[in-house]
Amino acid sequence: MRNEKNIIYFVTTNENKFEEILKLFQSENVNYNLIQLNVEVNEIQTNSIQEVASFKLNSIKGQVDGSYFIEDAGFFVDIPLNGFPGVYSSYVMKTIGNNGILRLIDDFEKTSAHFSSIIALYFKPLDKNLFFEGTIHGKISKTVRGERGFGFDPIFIPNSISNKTFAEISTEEKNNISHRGQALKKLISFLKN
Ligand code: ITT
Repeated sequence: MRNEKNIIYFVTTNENKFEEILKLFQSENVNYNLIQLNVEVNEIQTNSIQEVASFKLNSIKGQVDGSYFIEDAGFFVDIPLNGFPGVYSSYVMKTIGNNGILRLIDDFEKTSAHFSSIIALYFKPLDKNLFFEGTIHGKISKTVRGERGFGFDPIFIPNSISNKTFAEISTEEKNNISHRGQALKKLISFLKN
């Protein structure tokens, strides 16, 4: 039918990620309806989120009729934890959480951290897998601060916003600069062209 929007599926169990992505999708007037889908996904443990994303995407093949994407994110404390928790972010959030991270780095004055995001898309019209990435650098807050966002947001201060954690800014502000926002803008620009 003319003017009917295409459908694209976002396979995720994480409501917060879906909300962030939906907001940006809507504000960018993409000609696709975004639908959250929760299907059986296999994960592997490697030290690259790119590999995790690629494996995850392939494990969905045959379960979804149409184009779909997944997003894999990681939180890396570069100084002083040499990138930990990285691919273990989900597990570390569930076990020691933000307070646990703060205790691990308690003795260190200087910190540096980043979030990375990979969106892995299966694009049906081309029968192809495509990848879009984003990274944001910052540091770790001394205390847990802010009520917004999710996961490690209350302890991450992006370099581009002085002294506010991701949990102290709006979703729009986070989307403007975040790892996920950057990856998503690349996906959106692909879908628009
Ligand atoms: P999926 O079903 O989409 O895989 P997930 O929660 O397992 O959802 P990820 O593997 O991508 O998501 O992310 C691992 C963890 O990293 C996640 O559970 C959060 O604790 C944290 N994380 C990811 N993105 C974040 C963000 O933007 N802000 C704060 N923490 C984030």
